[in-house]
Amino acid sequence: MTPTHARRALICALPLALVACATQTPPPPTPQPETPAVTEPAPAPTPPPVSTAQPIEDARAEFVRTTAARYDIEPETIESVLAQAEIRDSIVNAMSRPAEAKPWSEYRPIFISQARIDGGRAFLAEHREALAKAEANTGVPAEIIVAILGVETSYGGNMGSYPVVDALYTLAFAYPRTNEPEKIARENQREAFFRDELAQVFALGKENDFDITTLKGSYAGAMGWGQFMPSSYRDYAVDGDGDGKVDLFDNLDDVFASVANYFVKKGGWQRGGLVTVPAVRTDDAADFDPDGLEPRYTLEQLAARGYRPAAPLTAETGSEPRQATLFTLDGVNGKEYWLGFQNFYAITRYNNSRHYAMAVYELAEAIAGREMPLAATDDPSGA
Ligand SMILES: [Ca+2]
Repeated sequence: MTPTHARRALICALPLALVACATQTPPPPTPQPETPAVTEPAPAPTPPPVSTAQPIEDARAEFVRTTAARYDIEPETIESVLAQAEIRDSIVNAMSRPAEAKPWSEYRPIFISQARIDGGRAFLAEHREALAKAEANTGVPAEIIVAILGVETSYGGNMGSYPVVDALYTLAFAYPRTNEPEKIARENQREAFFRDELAQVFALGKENDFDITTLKGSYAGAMGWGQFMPSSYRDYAVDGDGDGKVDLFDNLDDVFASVANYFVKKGGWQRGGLVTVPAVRTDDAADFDPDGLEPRYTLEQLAARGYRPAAPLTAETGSEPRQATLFTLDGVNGKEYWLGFQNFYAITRYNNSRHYAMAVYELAEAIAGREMPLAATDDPSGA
């Protein structure tokens, strides 16, 4: 197998890093007011914006100390890598752009295109044997693995061109700030997340004997065919071909095994289980908008609220017991109702977005040559 490894300058539309930020759409940062020129009259005093961010030098020194201790790495080694790292405006700007806020009717065509379906079928045919092995070991269907690679990197065609250390360094120490008080906690949390990922890329380098200064990835630091963040690489990537290395950049056996392992270990993927089916809402049902996508309701509980599978579930459509949750999509014909099962939830562990999970599932079904069932909608014409 000779996969192409064109690492183009395009940014992946949906890196794995969006696991934690898919629903976050911070506006561009507002510039801090400059100190007024001395000839200007002093402006009316306004309270300074509350900032919990440390000066970068202090934060960096603390980072070096804690990372060195945590992973038993010489502080000088960490310092020398960070000394070469750059804070890049292009990364700050990419993170500041509105993310996955599009309605389903606009999001879907980005990923469910004939070109991407054809690409997935060709990829599946080319790597059928290796994919079948990963599927047999884990129960994660080959077409789901392929669809993930299709959505994340267009089947390896676009794995990101940013130096991973620069991406993580930028977001760890210059995470875009809106200066909006209600967003400070979230921005602090995001910055802490990337600071941890930066620490973990040092650990990843030590454990795998990588020169981390040469690693390339998305603007958020996600790497390889499946766009794994450093923490996911360390926790879920596995050696698929038994050569003693875990290589998510150039070894497809490792990539397939790792994506499938992530689904099982992180997502709780159930072999043969359902992903999602269309639901119908009875006329007298009240609105129901559960928090999150965990399948925590029995079908009886959902039916009691007025939401049932549009078609009866059969023995072929997954084993008992079945738990699900309800979610909606803004489809081209109106609001659609769907039941999400454990395996739908599992896809959202890769990227916490119902749109992402639906796109992966629909692409997988298309690659496998199956038709998606039509969703019932709120459209009064009954379409
Ligand atoms: Ca390997």
